[in-house]
Amino acid sequence: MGEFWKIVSAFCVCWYSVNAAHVAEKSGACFPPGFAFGVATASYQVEGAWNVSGKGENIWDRYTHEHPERVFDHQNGDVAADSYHQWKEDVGLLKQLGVNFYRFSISWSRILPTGFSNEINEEGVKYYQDLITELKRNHIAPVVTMYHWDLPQPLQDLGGWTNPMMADYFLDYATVLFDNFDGPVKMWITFNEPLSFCHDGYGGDDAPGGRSSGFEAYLCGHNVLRAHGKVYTLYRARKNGTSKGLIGITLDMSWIEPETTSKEDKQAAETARQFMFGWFAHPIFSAEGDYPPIMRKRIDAKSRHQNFARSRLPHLTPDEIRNIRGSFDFLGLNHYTTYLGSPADNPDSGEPSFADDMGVRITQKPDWPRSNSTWLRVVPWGFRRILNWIKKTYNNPQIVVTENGISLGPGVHDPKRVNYIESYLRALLDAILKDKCRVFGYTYWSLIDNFEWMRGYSERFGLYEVDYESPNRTRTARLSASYYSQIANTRCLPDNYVGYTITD
Ligand code: PNW
Repeated sequence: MGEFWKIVSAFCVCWYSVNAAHVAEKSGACFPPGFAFGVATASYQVEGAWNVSGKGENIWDRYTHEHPERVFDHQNGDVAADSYHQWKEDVGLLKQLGVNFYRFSISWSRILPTGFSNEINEEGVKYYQDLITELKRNHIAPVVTMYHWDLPQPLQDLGGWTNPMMADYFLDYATVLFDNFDGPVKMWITFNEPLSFCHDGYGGDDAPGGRSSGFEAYLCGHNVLRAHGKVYTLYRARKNGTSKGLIGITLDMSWIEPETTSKEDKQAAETARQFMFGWFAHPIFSAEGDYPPIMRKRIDAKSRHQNFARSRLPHLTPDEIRNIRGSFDFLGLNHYTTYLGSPADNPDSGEPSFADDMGVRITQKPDWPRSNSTWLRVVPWGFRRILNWIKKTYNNPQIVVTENGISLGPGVHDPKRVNYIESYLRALLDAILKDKCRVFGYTYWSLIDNFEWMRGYSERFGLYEVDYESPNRTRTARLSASYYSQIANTRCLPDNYVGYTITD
């Protein structure tokens, strides 16, 4: 376990050894020595400064400006939590929490205003350099997401992720990132949640506002996989084959529980897991590589049935399959909630779509405790199940939980959040200690309240509350911040914290 983070925190072995010593003294619900705790944010959701210091326009700038009516209360990320100016304050919060790492994303159009690498915005580079230096000075490891949904608009004008050339443009961008930050940054995440941004961006409500989950979403996924494989290969080549840092991808996955114990429901739940997670995980993490067989089978059959001359799910070439297979040092997992799966009511209805191809009805139990997000219900046991399913399906890969959290309303007294964190961490501990899942770190989403995409600022995930009325977006610690800080500092779950039970 220790080896994993030794690489990432090579510049600072201090937290690693101190905490390992601490754990040895404690008993009870404790994480293994070397297990790391962090928090996360993403550029568009916190930075603001959308058009200053040379930053170019990205798809979320364009989308929220052109379609304000689609976003909660016409809100946008123009200012957000103003982290572009408040970054020192943010590092102060991280210090206060005592976390081992900070996962943040780099805004592509802040580094490359047009998306292309012919023009580098030095002010943008300096912003992240300063942030990284300050993190290091405080012994906090930077974990960098290269792409958290904010594609430069000029690249979207060329078709965005549906354009095969995007894989090469992403490779060029990654080259600039490695040239500037490789060294101090020892842990890279190529993409955050391709399922979300391909499905919801090209087939749903998110930017850029595509409406064809049965075509564009698959093209997006295809090019993202190709891009990921290329960047992994580049990183390894740059390192001359010696692994000095770690690189992986972050996939989002809810647990899908069969609605009943029937064979049909079990099969439907597994199909949903393969469509939602296997779409990206099978090509990268399985021994065979390529898309999951069930996805290939269902989409090919549907496409034939719909009279298309070829499948709507494109084919990876043998070279691409080889290049993508095994392209990871770790799996980043974003997990929040659980769903129930059963066969869809009316298969073969309507337009080609991801949902129609999958053919699974996804629901949640009304009595599962709710958050402030319609999709997020509190089901901690699902966390342990998804970790075990990944272990079994993909040969027990090394995992870092790169996001987990809950949205609530405003206010700093947030016992529901404390309870969420506690219950999910208990499930995680069981997965690690009892089931031997290889999980090395946990990241709470999010450090601070931020722009929650189409839900604007109405859903708050932060350990720190952000006052959007104040000019410098004052941050105030919530109860959950002190709770999480206690865990990060002791590596153990406190015996008696608030003992609050979640009710609706
Ligand atoms: C993540 N789901 O998205 C994103 O990475 C963050 O940017 C976002 O703020 C956070 O979760 C909270 O929403 C998800 O439906 C969106 O299961 C939806 C789901 C999971 C993650």
